[in-house]
Amino acid sequence: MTSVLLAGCTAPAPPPAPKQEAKALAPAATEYYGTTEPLAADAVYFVLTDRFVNGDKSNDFRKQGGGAATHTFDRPTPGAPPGRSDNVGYLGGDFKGLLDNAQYIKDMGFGAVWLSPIVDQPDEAFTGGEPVKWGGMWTDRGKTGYHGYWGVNFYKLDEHLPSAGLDFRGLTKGLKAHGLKTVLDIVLNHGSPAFSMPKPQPKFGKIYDKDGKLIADHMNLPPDKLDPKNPLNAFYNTKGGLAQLSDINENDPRVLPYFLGAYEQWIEQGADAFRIDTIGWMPNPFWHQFTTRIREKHPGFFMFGEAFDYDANKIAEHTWPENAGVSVLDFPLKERVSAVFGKEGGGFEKIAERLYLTDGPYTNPYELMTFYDNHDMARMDATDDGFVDANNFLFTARGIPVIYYGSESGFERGTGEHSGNRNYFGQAGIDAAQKGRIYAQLKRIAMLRAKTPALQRGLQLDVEMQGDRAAFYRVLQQGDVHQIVLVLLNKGGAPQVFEVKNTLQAGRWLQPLGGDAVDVARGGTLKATVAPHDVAVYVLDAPVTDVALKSELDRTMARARRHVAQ
Ligand SMILES: [Ca+2]
Ligand SMILES: [Ca+2]
Ligand SMILES: [Ca+2]
Repeated sequence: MTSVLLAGCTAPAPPPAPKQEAKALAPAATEYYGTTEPLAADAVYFVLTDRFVNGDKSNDFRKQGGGAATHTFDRPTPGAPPGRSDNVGYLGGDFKGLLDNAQYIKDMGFGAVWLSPIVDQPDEAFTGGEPVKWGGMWTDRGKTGYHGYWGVNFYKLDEHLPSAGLDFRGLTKGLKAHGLKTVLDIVLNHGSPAFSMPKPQPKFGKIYDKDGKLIADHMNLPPDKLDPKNPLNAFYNTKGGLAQLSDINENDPRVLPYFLGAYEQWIEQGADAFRIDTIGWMPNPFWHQFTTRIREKHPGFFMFGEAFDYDANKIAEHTWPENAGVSVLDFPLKERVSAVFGKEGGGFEKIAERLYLTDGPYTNPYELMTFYDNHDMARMDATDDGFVDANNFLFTARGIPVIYYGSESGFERGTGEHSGNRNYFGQAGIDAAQKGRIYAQLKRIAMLRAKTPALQRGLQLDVEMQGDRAAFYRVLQQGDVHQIVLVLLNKGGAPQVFEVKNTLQAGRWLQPLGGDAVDVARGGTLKATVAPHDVAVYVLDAPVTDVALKSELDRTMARARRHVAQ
């Protein structure tokens, strides 16, 4: 090496001669793909476990927490109008209820379940902060840790979740037996609410280690009154964070090992992927260390972060390998998806500009988690047709779809936190959902995605995205797989005629959703009428040979990802 460098100082070295053996090799087939991530095959069903199904009443702890101000079970949010409800107590949902309905989730076309955090929460309702009230947001007085985001021991299951013979390991094993992966929701940014209580409450603001030893205590003090010299205080930041939550001090050397140990324990018990809560509230170098260490033991472990922001240029930084290097929930797309398919309306062109199919800010837009609502925002306010249209889009376009429990029936549509968006779904909700049109159409398109690799991982090439109409290709050509899919979406109330001609490859196109195969001649046209609020999908299982299509795909492939992983 040294001699080469020295030679370079005096005179430019001649370019190396082309290697003869490389010339003799046949050129590799052009690859077209969006992502090679295995989890992209699995659409995700998100449950807030406490609100899904109560499968075991013996773990409800209905007497827990004592009196009116602090009991934990069934705490209706005050101020609800007649016939409406919201609740900030536990309602009984558990691992048993989830596992009892694993086949329901699998049969809908999903390949993974994301469940809310599983770790131990305080055993009382919170008495500090501002009171929760109907229609409000971001207030916590009267609220319990039913949602799981108020951890006090990250090594220990909350007592409301397991049943005799069914711990987390049993749950993940059971889900796997139904063909479902487990996405665990993890928090590192904060523990439980920690100050402003009239008098100190057990567990609030405290963190315990694997052996149950107290390692952090906020002592009901505001953040700026914490003593950094006291090890129990030093686990927390003195600047504070969200509401009254105890904000973890990422600079304390005990913090990273504590959380690595905890979350590796849950991987060891069967977690297949992580959803990372509040990723934007901790610094990039901390996340880089965390995800690097996780992947040292578990290469390729899939993670996606929650950065609640509609600006792609802000949230994309979490996808860069020099930072967390994870996928993120696609909030910028969500903003447009829920607007376009919801009551606000709008055309597909509003969605197209948030797909970032070329020259975008994300490491890889094909690995983003796509959705239209979740537990932290109002559920999508749409008609049944709007939900059908939204699902037809999410399950055919780029990204990994995430559906919030209940959306298969438009459950509590339009409601926000403290107006019902986290209400109890239950066995009754599940039984009723299966009789509805949203469910039937979701199942149809999700099952198609589940068996069509190009819809999971294929490169997307838009043909048309305007008004009620969308037409795009998904193309996967890699190794032995070669599949060209043409998707035609109509979200309007009248039939739409599509004529696709340019970039259309000759061959026999099959219609897996029903309808006859179509033989397209070289230079031919594919003409299709798509019914109102419906989708048509054509599949050609062949390598790309059409010159115009190939040229468009080459251009798209070259610009699809910010960094190409090796
Ligand atoms: Ca229960
Ligand atoms: Ca607890
Ligand atoms: Ca923080």
